[in-house]
This record gives sequence, structure tokens and C-alpha cells, in this order.
Amino acid sequence: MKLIMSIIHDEDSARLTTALNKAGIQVTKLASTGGFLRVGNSTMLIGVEEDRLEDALKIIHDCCHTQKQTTIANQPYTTTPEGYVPYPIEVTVGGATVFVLDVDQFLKY
Ligand code: 2BA
Repeated sequence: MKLIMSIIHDEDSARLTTALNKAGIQVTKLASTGGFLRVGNSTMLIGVEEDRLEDALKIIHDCCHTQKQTTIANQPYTTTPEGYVPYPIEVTVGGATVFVLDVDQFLKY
């Protein structure tokens, strides 16, 4: 068995959950926060048998889209007598950051 941990944009989470459920793949959504942008994203925990792994990865690929987001850079753009001048930078987020882990044991009590 494999555990997929996938960090995705909040906006994609409902579409992804629906698509996984339609394919008979169970998922748990965790509310998470990115360390760089410090805004909310979603972490999806998906446990699958190995023969469903590629199905699950394809669904994640198809449901999650890249997005551009703007943040304030934490490095000064210029130094002035007044000091620090913050400036906006644009980053491309996602579609999905995916980790695939081996599962030693899967138990339900
Ligand atoms: P954040 O940490 O909020 O990062 C959002 C986006 O900002 C990243 O998109 C990337 O394009 C950019 N970024 C991140 N760190 C940067 C840096 N030091 N300098 C310049 N740009 C930077 P993604 O790479 O698609 O990542 C989306 C979210 O996935 C991340 O949100 C984080 O929550 C998670 N993530 C990505 N890689 C990870 C990793 N290796 N370990 C754990 N979480 C990860």
C-alpha cells in the first residue's frame, strides 16, 4: 500500500475530492499553511493499493492547476534613508506537490 500526501490549492480541493470519490479512492483533507506564502492550502491524504496508485496520481494531475500568487518579498528591494522597502513578487503555485510513501501497516480498528 502507498500513502499519497498531496499539497494543493484550496480551490482545487473540492474538485479533487469529488473525482477521487467517483473513482472509489478514499481521501482525507487537512487544512494546512504554506511556509513561504503563509496562506492556507490543502493537504490530501490518500491511501491506495499499488494497483490504484497511477489512477490516483492521474486524477491529482488532472484536477490541480497552477496558479499565480503575489506575496511581499522578505528581502529589501532597496535601502533608503527610511529603511526597508517591501516589494511584491509573483510566484507560481502548484498544481500539486506530491509525496508518495510506502505504508508499513494499514489498520482499521
Ligand atoms: P508555500 O511554501 O506557501 O510556497 C508557495 C509557492 O512559493 C511555491 O509553490 C513556490 O513556487 C514558491 N516558493 C516557495 N518557497 C520559495 C522560496 N524559498 N523562494 C522562492 N519561491 C518560493 P509550490 O512549489 O507549488 O509549493 C506549494 C506548496 O506546497 C507550498 O506552499 C508548501 O506548502 C508545499 N510544499 C512545496 N514543496 C514542499 C516540500 N519540499 N516540503 C513540504 N511542503 C512543500
